[in-house]
Amino acid sequence: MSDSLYTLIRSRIADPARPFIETGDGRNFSYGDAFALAGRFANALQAMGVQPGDRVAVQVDKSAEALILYLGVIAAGGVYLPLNVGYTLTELEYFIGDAEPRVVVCRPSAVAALAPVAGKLGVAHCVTLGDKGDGTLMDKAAAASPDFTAVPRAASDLAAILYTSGTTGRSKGAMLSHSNLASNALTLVDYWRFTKDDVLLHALPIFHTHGLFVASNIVLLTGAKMIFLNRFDADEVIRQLPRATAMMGVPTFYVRLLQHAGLTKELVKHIRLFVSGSAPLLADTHKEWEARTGHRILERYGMTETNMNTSNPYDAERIAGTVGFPLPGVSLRIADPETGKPLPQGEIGMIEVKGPNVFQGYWRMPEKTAAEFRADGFFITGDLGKIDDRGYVHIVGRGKDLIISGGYNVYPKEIETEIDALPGVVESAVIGVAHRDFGEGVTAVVVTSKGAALDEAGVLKALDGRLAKFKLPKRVFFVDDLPRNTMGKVQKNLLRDQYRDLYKA
Ligand code: MLC
Ligand code: AMP
Repeated sequence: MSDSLYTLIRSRIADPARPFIETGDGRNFSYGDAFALAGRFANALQAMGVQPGDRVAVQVDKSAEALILYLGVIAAGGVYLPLNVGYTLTELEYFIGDAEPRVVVCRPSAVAALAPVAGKLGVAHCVTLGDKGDGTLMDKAAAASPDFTAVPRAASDLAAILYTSGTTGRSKGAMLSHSNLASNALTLVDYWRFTKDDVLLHALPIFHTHGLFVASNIVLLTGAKMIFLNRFDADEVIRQLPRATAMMGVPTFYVRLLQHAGLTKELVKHIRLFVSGSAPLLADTHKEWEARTGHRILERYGMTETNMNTSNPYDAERIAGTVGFPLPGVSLRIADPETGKPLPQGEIGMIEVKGPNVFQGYWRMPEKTAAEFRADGFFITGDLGKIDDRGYVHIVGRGKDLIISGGYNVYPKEIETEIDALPGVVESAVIGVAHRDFGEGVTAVVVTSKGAALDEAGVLKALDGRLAKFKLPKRVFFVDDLPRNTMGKVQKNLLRDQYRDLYKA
């Protein structure tokens, strides 16, 4: 018996003629089309030497073919390693060096710069995939057979590695197994009542848990259809919403749609479910959305390392400002952050989780993996929360120094390290400040040496090309000293207070 996620997906699609993806520009893929192309990709990857367990790193624009490539990789027994298209060459060099993929797939426009770097790092093949189904990988796929029998996999074999940045500034590869992904998606299918009659409006990127696993795996395991947009564009989403039954988004989607005059009850009358996650949804947004559309957004909570942990209920009350209940099969407790001792109900502490959803550890970082698990197997999320008397989980803060901007995680340490390396900089503190659009805006506070001729534009220019755009500070301020407590630790809370109204207008 194989526990391959791909085999499971295939076993659940009774009628391959059913529609799977309709792209924003009107191209259609049935399930049969997708399986045939996945088979071609799998054969092409094998021909390039991909063996079970080999990583295939992919940094490409969103397209139906890109999603089907994920299927092809896991069918071949490979480990899918998606990378944010915003990552710069400097960032990619780290990921490729760390993961040692056999194959790198990139945009046609990126290959000239990336291929030599990948080659130097020992990558056997650097091939391309464009957003119109073009590129050298597509040429190889076209020449390959569509017939492919999925390579058998055990439940704990890896299906994907997703890099997630860390407090130390060094990204860690979260290893996700076939059964991590399958079990969580099957749970969500039931919990959120997905069926083959659903049409999911998909405007998320597909290099993160939300767009790749939560949204796409649910569809793949029910035989539903997706309207697959290349990116989030409020006008386009408003145009497509009447044809959909469900949408998943980060809070910024909902904030932006609320600013659109076209959002009315009539527009969304066929929708049965709006899901929000990846960052806190303000209770005000939740309420405004209900007043405007008649729908209560269902907020859920997850992480790259754990897939989805909690969800507001489908039928019972969805409470704004909470992330609902632990999903079936997921154990969740609130513990003392220092000792790990479980705290009484109602108290605030570290959220810890255990279950089939929890990852297999960080790629080649056994010490980091060990440090983030308790002895009894609970994973320490780094999120602070409490459970109220009705059992709803509330996230009240973060024990980790993390900024979430438009659903993307930014670890201050990574940005501070880059800024501190600039000539004339003594030190810096990077903080998240409430932002009307992105939830939090990355903000840098910098101390320079006397006479240093560095200004805001100079800092931003120096960082551009070294860090992905979404990580760049929206503003940079200069101060004489950073506030410190008696232990010498920078008091970021004071800085956050000081700049609190910066992005509110
Ligand atoms: C783009 N920019 C961002 C940004 N996205 N800056 C900060 N934060 C972001 N998230 C930059 C652009 O590079 C651009 O810079 C400027 O901001 C304006 O861009 P835009 O056109 O407004 O951005 P847009 O393309 O519309 O993207 C915004 C967005 C997108 C919110 C739609 O970021 C997005 O799709 N986010 C979803 C992230 C996601 O899927 N997260 C899930 C992680 S999984 P310039 O300089 O060029 O003007 C996870 C687990 C879980 O967390 O629980 O789900
Ligand atoms: P990532 O590492 O990108 O997967 O981000 C995971 C983090 O996003 C979690 O640890 C939380 O801090 C945050 N997160 C995800 N969903 C929610 C939510 N609904 N509310 C608040 N924070 C969330």
